[in-house]
Amino acid sequence: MSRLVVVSNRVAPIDEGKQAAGGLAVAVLAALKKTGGIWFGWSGTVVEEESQSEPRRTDVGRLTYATLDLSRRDFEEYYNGFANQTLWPLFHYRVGLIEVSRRTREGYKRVNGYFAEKLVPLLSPDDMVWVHDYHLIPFGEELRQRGCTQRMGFFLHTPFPAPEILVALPNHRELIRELCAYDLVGFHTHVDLRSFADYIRQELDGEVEDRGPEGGMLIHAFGRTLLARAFPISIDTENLVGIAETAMRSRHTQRLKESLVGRRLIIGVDRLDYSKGLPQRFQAFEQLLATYPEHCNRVSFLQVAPPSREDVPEYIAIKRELSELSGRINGRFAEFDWVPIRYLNKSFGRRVLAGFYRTAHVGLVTPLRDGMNLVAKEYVACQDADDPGVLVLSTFAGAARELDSALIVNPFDIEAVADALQRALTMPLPERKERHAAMMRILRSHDIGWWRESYVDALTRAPYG
Ligand code: ADQ
Repeated sequence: MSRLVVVSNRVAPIDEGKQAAGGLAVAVLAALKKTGGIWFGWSGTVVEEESQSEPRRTDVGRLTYATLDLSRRDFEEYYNGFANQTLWPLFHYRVGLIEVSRRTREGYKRVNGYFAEKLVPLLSPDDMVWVHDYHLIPFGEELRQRGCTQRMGFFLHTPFPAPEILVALPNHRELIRELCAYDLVGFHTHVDLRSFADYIRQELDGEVEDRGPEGGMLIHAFGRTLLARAFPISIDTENLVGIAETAMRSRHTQRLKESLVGRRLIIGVDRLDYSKGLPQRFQAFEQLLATYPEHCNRVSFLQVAPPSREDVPEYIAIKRELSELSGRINGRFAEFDWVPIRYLNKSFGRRVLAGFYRTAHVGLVTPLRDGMNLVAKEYVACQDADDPGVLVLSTFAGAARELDSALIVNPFDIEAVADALQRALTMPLPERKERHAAMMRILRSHDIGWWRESYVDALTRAPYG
């Protein structure tokens, strides 16, 4: 089997003991261990000087981690700039938030070129290169321009927007040409795949051959042929079920249970990001208390939201907004012995989170747009099958395509989300069990191992032209 070379903006911590890292890191590591290979990307370190260094290499068994630092200018233009202030809002349908600047687009291209330059000497002719996420769309073309002929795949972890949204980006055609340099392009859902195919047809007059639901679509554009297909990312289901069972005995979970003194719990867990719909979620909980006052002093809402991308102005603004909103709602409803919203800006380990999920009667996952949303899947996997909680899930999360036995909501409709919370809190046990069992069947047959294997298998079959 060919060696796998994974390229992502950030490389997971090398110390596996510390792997609180998410599903992606676990999946990528499992794939790399199977075939041996390289994990290449940014070290996470920003250095003040401009000079380009050689990758730092660490070998762990058959696996090599190769990381590069970013200069301050590269970090500002590539990471904070084009990736997180242009592509991220654009791909999440927030056209009003996009920053358009030739300087950051240049910086994005420059860093992709620099990364490609440094990877080329590490590649062997038979390697397969698997590139992750919106930071690195031009990476494959940069490799090809340097003479690389290896099989190359790309996986997008965000949504792919409808063409009408994408064309708000100046030079959108160039970005899609860069994407078409890969042999395989993977998306989370058929909705994303269809948006991509629509763009190819409408904007490029390209040709699309639909090979059916599991076969993906063959794309003919820019003189190349590639396969585009949906590969819904997932979680390590069995492993998480096991962790959640034992997590109930952990000190943190016990403390959480004791603090509730018999009250019910609604939980939300998200990176602090404007795509996650947190202000609307807080307002929906407020609406629940206002419309169904029987829940006052009987239900608590725990929102865990560690800050991310703190150098980007929109993230500073959302953090402030949420502090104010939680303060106002708590001021309105709190009693001397009950605080309605417990809002925490910090992270927890996987085991602690698993215990929290299992303790919660409702998992509230209401992004305004999300590629997949692994928290929704984790919440379901952590439930006690004999007395499961209820998932309330945004229709705009990729996960809603598979987890259609959740209570599906429109996160913009605050009154409807409040009603769904009411329904979740009063749902009879047989219905809860039935919905949970249906979702677990999907999470068991389509776990993270399935995702990794089906992607790598499709890449092995490249080229498609
Ligand atoms: P994210 O936007 O980060 O991921 P998500 O899919 O929910 O969103 O993954 C977050 C991961 O981080 C989960 O595994 C979760 O348990 C963990 N996490 C979140 N908050 C945490 C906390 N406070 N403490 C500890 N762990 C926490 C991007 C895309 C998603 C896509 C994933 C994977 O935006 O749409 O599902 O990549 O492709």
